[in-house]
Amino acid sequence: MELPAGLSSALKTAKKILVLTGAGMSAESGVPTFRDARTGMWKKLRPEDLATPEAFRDHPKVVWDWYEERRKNVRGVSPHAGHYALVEMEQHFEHFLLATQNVDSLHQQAGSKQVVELHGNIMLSICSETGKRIDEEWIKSSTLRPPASPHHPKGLARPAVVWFGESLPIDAMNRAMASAGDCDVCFSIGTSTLVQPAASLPFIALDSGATVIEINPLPTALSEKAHYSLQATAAEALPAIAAVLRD
Ligand code: BV8
Repeated sequence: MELPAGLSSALKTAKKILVLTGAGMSAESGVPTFRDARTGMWKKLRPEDLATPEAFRDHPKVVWDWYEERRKNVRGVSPHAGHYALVEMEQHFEHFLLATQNVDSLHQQAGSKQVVELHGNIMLSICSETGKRIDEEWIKSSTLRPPASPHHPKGLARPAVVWFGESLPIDAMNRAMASAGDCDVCFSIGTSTLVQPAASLPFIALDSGATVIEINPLPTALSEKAHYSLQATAAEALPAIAAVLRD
């Protein structure tokens, strides 16, 4: 894949990198994006309606089963060449932070180290009342769906993800915000930049003078403002970018 000349030189002189990824980063591994998660028995329901504390309060089994189906999907997928290219790029820079909106652990599975999960992790469970972790053994041994919580009489087990209307993990968001305000280059990969506050990160980087590179086959609200908007997939573009750094 041919890369704009300016992009390569911006990368070669950069020291601090922020990478923001969204559902499109996992698409080529077989994880449906939020936009096209409208398949099977969920096509009638918008993810934004299911991924809320209210939906879990009113329809705990429907929401729990939706996450069980997504967990099954995540157990069956593996990282692609784009994930491994990001692992290689991480070695190349003094400061490298990967802030992901994805809850599927594919970056960590590929070997990325400096990763912050802005929206949590779908494979982990917590108590709906106390937020305390519930280990997989308890989940497996329970016949209830969702299982009751061992930490609170009224608590239920819920996925350790950030639902709409819930605040993001403060440490993860602070690290991402700090990096956005201080990076030389910010990548926005496979995200529609619609969900806040994560979507504001590339714009903060823009305002602080960073070079912003978008990778997305389709245009987004960021495309016009990004210095480089590569209309390509993550698995196509990232290996080409990693190759530039090898020269
Ligand atoms: C909060 C975990 C407040 C759960 C997720 C009005 C205006 C502004 C904001 C709001 C508003 N109303 C409400 C809000 C706030 C809301 C929000 O932003 N809503 C949106 C919908 C308008 N945000 C929140 O509620 C946040 N919390 O604000 O709390 C608060 C503050 C203080 C104190 C208390 C409370 C919480 C947001 C997090 C929600 N949880 N996930 C789960 O997974 O089940 S969000 C979830 O959806 C994902 O994590 C991800 O973030 C988002 C989906 O977006 P994308 O990742 O961008 O994916 P999408 O499918 O949209 O697009 C895919 C893109 O990839 C496309 O562009 C496509 O072209 C591209 N693509 C496809 N294939 C490829 C590709 N790119 C590259 N390669 C490919 N192969």
